[in-house]
Amino acid sequence: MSQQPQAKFRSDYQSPEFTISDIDLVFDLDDTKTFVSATSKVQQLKQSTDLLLEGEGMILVSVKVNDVDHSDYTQSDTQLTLHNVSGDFTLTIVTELNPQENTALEGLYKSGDGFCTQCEAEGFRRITYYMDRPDVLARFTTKVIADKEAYPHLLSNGNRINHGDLEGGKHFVHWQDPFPKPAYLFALVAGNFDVLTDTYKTKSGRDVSLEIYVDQGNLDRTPHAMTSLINSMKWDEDRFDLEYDLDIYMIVAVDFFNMGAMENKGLNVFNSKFVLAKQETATDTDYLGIEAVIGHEYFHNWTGNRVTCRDWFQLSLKEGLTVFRDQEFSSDLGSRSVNRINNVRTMRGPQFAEDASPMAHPIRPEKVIEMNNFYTLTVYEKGSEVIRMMHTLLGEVNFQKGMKLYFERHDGTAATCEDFVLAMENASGVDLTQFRRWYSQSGTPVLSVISEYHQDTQEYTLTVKQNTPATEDQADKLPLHIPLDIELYAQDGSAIELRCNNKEVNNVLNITEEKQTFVFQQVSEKPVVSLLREFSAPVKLDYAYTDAELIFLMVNAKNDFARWDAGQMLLANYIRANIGHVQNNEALVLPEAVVDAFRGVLLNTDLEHAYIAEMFVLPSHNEITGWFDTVDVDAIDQALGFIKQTLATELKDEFSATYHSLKQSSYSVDHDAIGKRALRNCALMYLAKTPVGEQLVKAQYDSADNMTDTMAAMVSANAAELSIRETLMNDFSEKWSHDGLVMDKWFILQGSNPSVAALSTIKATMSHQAFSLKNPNRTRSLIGSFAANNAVNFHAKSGEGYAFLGEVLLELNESNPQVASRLIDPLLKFKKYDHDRQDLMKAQLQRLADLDNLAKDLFEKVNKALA
Ligand code: B3K
Ligand code: ZN
Repeated sequence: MSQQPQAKFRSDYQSPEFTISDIDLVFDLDDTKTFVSATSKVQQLKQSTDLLLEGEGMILVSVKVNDVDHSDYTQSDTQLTLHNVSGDFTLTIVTELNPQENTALEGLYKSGDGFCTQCEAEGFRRITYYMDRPDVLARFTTKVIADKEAYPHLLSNGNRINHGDLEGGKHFVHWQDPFPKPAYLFALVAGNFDVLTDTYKTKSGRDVSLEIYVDQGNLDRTPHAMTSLINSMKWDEDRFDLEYDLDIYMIVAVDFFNMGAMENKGLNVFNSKFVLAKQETATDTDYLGIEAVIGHEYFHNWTGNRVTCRDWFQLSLKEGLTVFRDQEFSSDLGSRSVNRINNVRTMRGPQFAEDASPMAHPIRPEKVIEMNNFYTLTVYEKGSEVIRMMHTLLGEVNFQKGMKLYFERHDGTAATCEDFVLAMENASGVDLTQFRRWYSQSGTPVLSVISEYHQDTQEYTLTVKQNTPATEDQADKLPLHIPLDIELYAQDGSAIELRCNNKEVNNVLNITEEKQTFVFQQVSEKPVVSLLREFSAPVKLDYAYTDAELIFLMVNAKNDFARWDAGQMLLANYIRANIGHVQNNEALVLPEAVVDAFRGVLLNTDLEHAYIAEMFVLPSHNEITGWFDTVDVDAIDQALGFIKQTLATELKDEFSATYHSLKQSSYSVDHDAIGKRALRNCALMYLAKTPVGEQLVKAQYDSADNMTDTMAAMVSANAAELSIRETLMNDFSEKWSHDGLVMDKWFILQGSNPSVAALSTIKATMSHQAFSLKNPNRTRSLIGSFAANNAVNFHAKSGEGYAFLGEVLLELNESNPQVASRLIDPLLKFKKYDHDRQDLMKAQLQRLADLDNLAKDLFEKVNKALA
């Protein structure tokens, strides 16, 4: 590399030397020559008379200070420094951009025929030279000028204050956002859309216009997004007492987008994947995803926009909290247990894997080269778990008092994670001193628990040890404050009151030391303990449960999550044991008692359908990877395959009865209907592995009137490697090749194809008419699913899987480094594999490291991994 990218450190934070109170933007849009004029009111805050502005990848046309040309500046690739400026002044900068050539999809770019922007984290600096940092909050006005016929809709943040026609077939719309905001929340969209409109009356009685903009012809796929938005607005009023603050809320769906969606003030830009749904094109999972992401972006209006982050190291302040809020929203509207189960799977699979990788970092990182690399599972999902632990320790009432205080203190400002914790602490009186370590310490703690029962004294003792193994970023770890939610059960299934030191105690134990002992009194029989209920902390649990205890908990635990978790632990015991058997060439086993326990779940009519389906989802290959220091890819695959096949064979009659009894006569997306389809399709997944598989899967594919059932048939055919797979794949591709969003489902199946021939098919798929490496959704679907979810083929001993990913990364390094930087993650984890594979994986990283134009995104990860 010619110039090594530089890291920034959290500890180096300095408040700004200048600030900007107002900015007026004028955009004259053109595909290759867009002019942006930015007029800012600047105030000097400190001694310096050098104003540092960030800017990248554009042409500087002119600089004026107080309307006079200002040539006293120095310019680099990434900065513009104006010299000899002081006091209050007006700064006018004109820049020229080329949106057409912007394939990185950051700043102003073209998505299809329209223009759109993405400014978080540091994209505004690709639009104009600016103080592009979240602690500079300005009032924005934006005038957008463009050809009227091609771009009838011109959108930006806030309220529409003026519009009109201009000469040459152009027109303009002028927008004003009354709320001061950092530049990362700026947005502009121009295009020719169809619009779904509605209104929402807030609880204080204000009318808000709701507008959803989509590509022409897609209006019939927007109602679910609108319902989700209205539900979000209502839920935030009911649960958090938070009301929307502008007169208009707009959502635009675009096809080219690097992530899920973006919470720009009043003008959310969404990946079309998280807006568009109708029964023929979207699965139930898509519907639920749309609800969650619409909620998430809406909830940012308070947690993110009204109170923003002081610096990017504080990202979890808005993201962890907003994920917590969207999880609660989905849980209040749907099934709490199913939501919790899925969130915990994300923690135990990909988040724990991130902690164990070279990218390990605390939820509040200390050191960053490329901020876009820190929109991680750790910052988001573990960040949400940290908020959830505070919620557990404080209770809902105190937690809400904390939220109120947080807004009283910080509304309209840029705050820190410490500000949030302090508000929670002050409002509740709960001491969070030690708890704060969750913000600075990375890694996954292990809780090791030992129990003893003394019949003579009727005492039950739990000894709890905590240990956080060193991570690649941090060698020394301190004890954390860990809430451990437990319950004790008597043999008849009743819960035993928890008494310590002669008084009743709460179910949540406070683990604060390396080793602690809890003595429970008046325990008249040897109990079964349920540990870490609700996954009360993001830790690994180590406790020597017997099969009998786990089967007991699967039936008797009062808590849905605990019953599911007992089932997972039981499966985990046999996955581990069978991995050992594969390695020692021994026969694989799954005892009758285990199969019977699962039979009991399937036949239990008191349980929610969706919940039963979750019980039958085995820990993923990725989650299992985290149980071992060195991973045996093929042994994991065989052990998982054996357990699935045994359950399928042993329970085929029950699965068959379930499958046939849950057929629905018409389609709807309410939670009950979704649950029925989930369980029926879970049964199909297992039945696909039995002799009736081919015929059932084909019949379902042929008769399905909705995408959920179509995809269930295809996923089953794919996983069971049925001979009908190719026929279904061809039929689907013929039907849908005009629709990229639908084809993504097909690309995922190609990417995750377990067949030994998968890689050559994937390579051929790259020339499919619906595929393009320029589109992040397509790329993630095909290449991402191969690298992250096709362990056996990606880790093929020949190294061809690694080499293929290497090739793709070389190309994306130039066109879209942000997408490349997501796809590279499986390669970073080479230390988990045998030496031959390690060498092959490292060779691909080295190939990237040797480039002289390696993007900072990849530079940061490759260098950490090879260090
Ligand atoms: N805040 C955005 C993510 C921005 C990612 C920048 N690379 C979406 C969200 O979390 O809601
Ligand atoms: Zn977010």
